[in-house]
Amino acid sequence: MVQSEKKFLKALAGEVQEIPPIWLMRQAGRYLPEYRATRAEAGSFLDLCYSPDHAVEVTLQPLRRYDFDAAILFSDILVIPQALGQGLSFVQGEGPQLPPIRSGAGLAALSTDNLHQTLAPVYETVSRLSEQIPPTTALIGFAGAPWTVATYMVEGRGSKDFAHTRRWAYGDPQGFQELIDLVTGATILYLKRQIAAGAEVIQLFETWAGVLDETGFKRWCIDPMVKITAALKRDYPDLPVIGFPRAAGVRALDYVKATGVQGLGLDSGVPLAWARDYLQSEVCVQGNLDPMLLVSGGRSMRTEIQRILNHLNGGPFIFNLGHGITPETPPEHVAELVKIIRRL
Ligand code: 1CP
Repeated sequence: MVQSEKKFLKALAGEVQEIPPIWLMRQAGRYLPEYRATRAEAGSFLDLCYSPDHAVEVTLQPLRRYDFDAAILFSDILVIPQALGQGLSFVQGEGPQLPPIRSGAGLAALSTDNLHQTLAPVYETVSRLSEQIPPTTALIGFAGAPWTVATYMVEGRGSKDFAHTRRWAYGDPQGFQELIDLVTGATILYLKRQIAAGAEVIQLFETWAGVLDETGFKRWCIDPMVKITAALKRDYPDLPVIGFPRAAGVRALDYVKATGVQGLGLDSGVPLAWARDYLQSEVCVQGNLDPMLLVSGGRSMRTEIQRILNHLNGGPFIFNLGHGITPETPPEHVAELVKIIRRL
């Protein structure tokens, strides 16, 4: 099948479609019993990310159930710090842990020397997926955006206020720039290899865009993303990029104009009429059902799905959640969502 026959790629090319393409952020994950089984077989979460056999299997699982219009490579945004030489572990029930880097001195131990060697299994996963996914399904490669990845490198774990990272970024912007530049360069190398291996679209997850002030957002979210989109465009001029600057609010418009992304992920807080009137003339929008509505299901879920369609399906649009699917989501609610979108 030629690329343009994939609904997902058509939407990113600006086409308006009667039935929009659909996929869900974190569509492979703990809400699926078959994921939990494969994960147990793989051992740890990182074993799962670095085992192409298992990573391919969990990527394909949600496609078998729901025939989504896109598959997303199974990996994690934190493989970049690990490939730069920072230790990484996932502690059961507590999430990621890294030895925190809080100043320029901590950067000396990091480099891109072993990047491709460490990430080779991820490239192998992409390559196998590009041969195994159905012909109507698009393959998404991804990375964390530099600011979001840097928050984990500096805090050493998930955080609520990102105090260490913001203090470093605001207090010593030149020093912090070295960390951002290192991550930006590594991300470009990583994404180019994913594309060479068969990724058809790239999504950059800027999960923690919302914690920066206006100046910080420009410098640490927009500017690195401009570098990434420019570098990808140089080698792959037609490859669509989706940015997801979560909780960026009205700054999403500056982000789209500066970076030239083809797709923009909307979090659940984005007002739909504003997205339609101000964003959709610039970019294909993707979103934004609250993942908790997919957990609760029922009439409130159906009403909100319809409201999203009413507002956004008159322009280029990809149906998705406003953030990742949560482990307590009943799989049958996902089936109902897909049926509603496809009017089955
Ligand atoms: O099995 C498990 O228990 C691990 C849970 C899990 C999964 C399924 C983690 C740990 N990562 C992933 C996979 C993953 N992560 C994917 C691919 C799967 C898919 O989409 O189907 C992607 C795209 C990510 C991206 C990711 N990881 C983000 C950005 C998107 C988002 O949800 O905001 C972030 C912030 C991470 C970090 C991370 N990895 C895992 C956890 C629990 C976290 C969050 C840590 C925290 O801040 O508390």
